[in-house]
Amino acid sequence: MDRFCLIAADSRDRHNAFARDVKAGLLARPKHLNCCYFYDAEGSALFEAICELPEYYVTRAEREILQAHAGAIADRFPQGVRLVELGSGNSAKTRLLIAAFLQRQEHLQYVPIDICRVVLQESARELLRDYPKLEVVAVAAEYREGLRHLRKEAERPKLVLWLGSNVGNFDRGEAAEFLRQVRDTLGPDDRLLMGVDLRKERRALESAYDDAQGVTADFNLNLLTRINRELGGHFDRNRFRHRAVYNESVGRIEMYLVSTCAHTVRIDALDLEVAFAADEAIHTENSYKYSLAEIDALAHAAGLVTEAQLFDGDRRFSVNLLAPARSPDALRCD
Ligand code: AVI
Repeated sequence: MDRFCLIAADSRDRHNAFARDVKAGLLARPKHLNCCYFYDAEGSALFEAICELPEYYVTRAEREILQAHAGAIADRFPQGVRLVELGSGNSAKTRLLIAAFLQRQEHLQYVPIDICRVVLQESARELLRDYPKLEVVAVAAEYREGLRHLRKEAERPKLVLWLGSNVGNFDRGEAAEFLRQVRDTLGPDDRLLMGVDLRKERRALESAYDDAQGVTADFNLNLLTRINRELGGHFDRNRFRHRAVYNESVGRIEMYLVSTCAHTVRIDALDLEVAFAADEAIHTENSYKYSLAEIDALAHAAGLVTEAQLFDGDRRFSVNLLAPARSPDALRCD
């Protein structure tokens, strides 16, 4: 039996979208670039390195929660459940869940959805080697495209994973709207398991996003290297510095690439000259942090109800098991 299948979006469409978004973002005031473009092969490798940094507590805290509760989570599901993961990356933490489900059922279908095809292929190869009863249907696409592969399958319940506080890279309104779309793919027995980073003191947050070894700075600057390689850009990385700041009133880390001097950068494929003033910034990422009330409000806005909420020992991070709320129509029928 062939246990691996890869579904990939058209790479020309993705290249055109990158070109269009870079042009629009660098012509905008203030300048911005979408954080989904961090994840080329180099950016994905740098993100994996971030996950191991002493300052980046996010991955360790979530792993601690999954280590403690993967078995109990798997116990809630009937035989034959399949796992679908949005933004799977290298699937490292997901292994805890895969192992727990495979202790309870003979076979498991796992559908990782990620924007980076190389990472999907490499992690699928390792998963298939380590779990002979696993089948992997990998989808190389961004989230919204990936949602199309999340259709309701009445006879096979699913658990959708959205881990790593990936929700934090959406604005709060966009997060609710996206989760509503996820909810629309859930049948009554399906569930969503969502990792959400919690609001905390500024110092811990700012050092998590501006580490001593400069890995996060490299991750941020790699966006310029990607524009150089894929769009014929002439960015000099030495003329930009990484900046991460916690905007407490809105509860988000903001990342920027700040030009250290006034200069102009040409991007050949866009036939564009971009002028930078000294200290002018390109806004490259937001990472929203949530209070428990904000998680509740988000679930409610998306038509989801919380069945379980789990925390690490230091209560830095939460893993939330969410079910589709019964619709008003369904309630009326009762
Ligand atoms: C992928 N995402 C949830 C990470 C975060 O924490 O927002 C991306 C990241 N950016 C800098 N460090 C990690």
